[in-house]
Amino acid sequence: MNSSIIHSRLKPYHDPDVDTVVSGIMNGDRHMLSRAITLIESLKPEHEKKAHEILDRCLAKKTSSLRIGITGAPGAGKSTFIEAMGELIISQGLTLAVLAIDPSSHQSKGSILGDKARMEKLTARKEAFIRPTASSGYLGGTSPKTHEAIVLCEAAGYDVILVETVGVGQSEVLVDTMVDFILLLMLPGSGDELQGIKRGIMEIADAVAITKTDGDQSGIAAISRAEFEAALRMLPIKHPAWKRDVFLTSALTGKGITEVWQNISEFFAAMQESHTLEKRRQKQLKSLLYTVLEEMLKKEFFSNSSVIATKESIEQQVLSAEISPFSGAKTMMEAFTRRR
Ligand SMILES: Nc1nc2c(ncn2[C@@H]2O[C@H](COP(=O)(O)OP(=O)(O)OP(=O)(O)O)[C@@H](O)[C@H]2O)c(=O)[nH]1
Ligand SMILES: [Mg+2]
Repeated sequence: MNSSIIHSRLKPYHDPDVDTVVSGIMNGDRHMLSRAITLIESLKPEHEKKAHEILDRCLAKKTSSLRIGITGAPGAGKSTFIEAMGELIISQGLTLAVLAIDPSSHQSKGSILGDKARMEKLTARKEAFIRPTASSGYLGGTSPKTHEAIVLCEAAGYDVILVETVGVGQSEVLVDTMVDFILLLMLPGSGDELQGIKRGIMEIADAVAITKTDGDQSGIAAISRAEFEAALRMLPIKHPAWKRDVFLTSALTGKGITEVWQNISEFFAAMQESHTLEKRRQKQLKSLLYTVLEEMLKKEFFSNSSVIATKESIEQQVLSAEISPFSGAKTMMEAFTRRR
């Protein structure tokens, strides 16, 4: 065996440096894009620093991709829908990144693979980049890190970015700060859910697609459509230049997929015409800035040694009604600021 082979076999494994990762991403190297997303998801401080350097460099590359959120209850058919619409998007000569956020991944490690299997055809396409992402404990799986993954995908030049997220309420507000358009997927016959938690999700939806309207579901689907249309009319307007529609779809037969994509394309045209897209993105960035800042403050607060030292006794005093929650919080805040 020649010595250079031995040398290269023994060479320690090095993580690529920031320059290599950034130029890799910008040259469409999926492996580098994947590694960068892994870095931003990492909780290790040394990874965080590197991830932020990569992100800031990627931000400098201005691109304009269409950012679309696909949300709906577990099993509503999101992944299958993305697979069907993804094929259509690619057939129009566009490239596509899918960030599939898997809220159950911390319970069953197998479901990440499951999602890739559900988007089997797309996964095999060179025009598509599919990235299942762990939820890291966030409701619905969306976290501020999803935005960072979007930025990286944009730098890699993807025309369309789809974010799959489970609609459970609170997470929608966050996804609404990251994407331009939200498509809500609902199962036929789920109109009664409109009374409860789903209302919040309806408010941020830009269109509703009723899924799986194939086979014997078509009768129920027509009723659901009327119910959703009525519900949408009752909600406050999200964009003055946009009217929300309800579509009957089936990822199995392809029904309604073209119409939904057409609707999404019309949305972007309307937003561009009314110059609202850029304004909305600015607002989103501002809101994300403060979301991240609040999170940092919280983390700093609760890991502060003076706070930890006083926490239990203050909690007890509040529980035994010796002091009010207000003065308890104030005392803890004083313990926090005193240290500085
Ligand atoms: N009949 C029919 N079944 C469908 C359709 N779309 C999806 N399904 C089935 O519904 C089940 C759930 O589909 P998924 O696409 O995995 O749903 P999901 O919303 O991504 O699910 P989670 O990611 O687990 O929340 C699968 O068994 C699919 O085969 C459809 O258009 N028609
Ligand atoms: Mg899915």
